[in-house]
Amino acid sequence: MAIALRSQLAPATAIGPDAGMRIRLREPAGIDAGPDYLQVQPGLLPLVPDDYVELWTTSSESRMAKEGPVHLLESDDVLFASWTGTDHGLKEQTEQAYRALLEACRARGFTHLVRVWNFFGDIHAEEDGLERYQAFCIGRAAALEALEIPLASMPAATAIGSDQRQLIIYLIATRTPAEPLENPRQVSAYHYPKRYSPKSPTFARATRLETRDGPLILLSGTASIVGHESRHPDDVTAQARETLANLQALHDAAGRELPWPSWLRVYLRRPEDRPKVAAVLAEHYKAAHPGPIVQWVRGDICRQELLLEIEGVHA
Ligand code: 3EB
Repeated sequence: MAIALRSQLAPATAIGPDAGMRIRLREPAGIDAGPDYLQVQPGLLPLVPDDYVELWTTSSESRMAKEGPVHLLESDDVLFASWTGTDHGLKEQTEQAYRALLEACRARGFTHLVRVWNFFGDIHAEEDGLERYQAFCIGRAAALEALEIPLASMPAATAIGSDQRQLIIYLIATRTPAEPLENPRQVSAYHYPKRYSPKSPTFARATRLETRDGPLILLSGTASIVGHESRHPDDVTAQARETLANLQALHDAAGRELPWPSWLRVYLRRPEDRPKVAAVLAEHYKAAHPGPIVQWVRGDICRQELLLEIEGVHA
């Protein structure tokens, strides 16, 4: 069943009358909710001054609701939800946040998670003898297990270390299932060996939704990982090429008839790496007209050696 959902990365002047979720990189981090929009400010820093807004719009009427730290924007086909709060005691916070989000989605009949974004500070610091990313993975897995979400139905996801001490999670849920996609070049994250995290990361490499405008592919954060191992630890150019090879493999798996990605967000650990990564992107997408719109963001990728991660959308 085709749903009404559109995704754009566009100048803020493109914000139209359609209801939906907007992601804007501006201070302060947090939520700005109106009667028919949910604006999430994830507390990330753009690396190039831009006025892009990530727009997720639906055509039907929407209703806003707030349940403590959870904001919900419900339309006929799509539910947008966010959770914001402190990122101290990350394992417990993450578990509670996911439980609250998933219960709010279920209560409204939106039982299928299609895309989730997660941001919190100090991703490599230690907490309870674990790296905070691992604590996050344990909390998330505990909630997904408690709500009996099978590994074969995981959402696409992003998890990035921000420069703020806040946990910000936002998601898209639907009434009918999306199709999770895995990458033939990569071990599924939920089957990573335990050395990366005592509880493996619970996400799919992408999800495919059938919308009224055609297929929509939501790409998870993708990095220089082949099999389950990080590649090219000290070489940002080689990491960028490997990441694009991963995105290409995912594109081929999703269907070659699909268009090039319409937008991408590049998270960089080191702002000074941007020219090198931009050169690799320009080469890779030189045949695409128009090429993807790209937003550059400062962020820490979950493994110390990874220097960049790319997410985006094929529409
Ligand atoms: C990777 O492929 C890189 O824990 O939700 C990418 C996207 C990554 C999502 C997550 C982690 C997550 O393992 C890291």
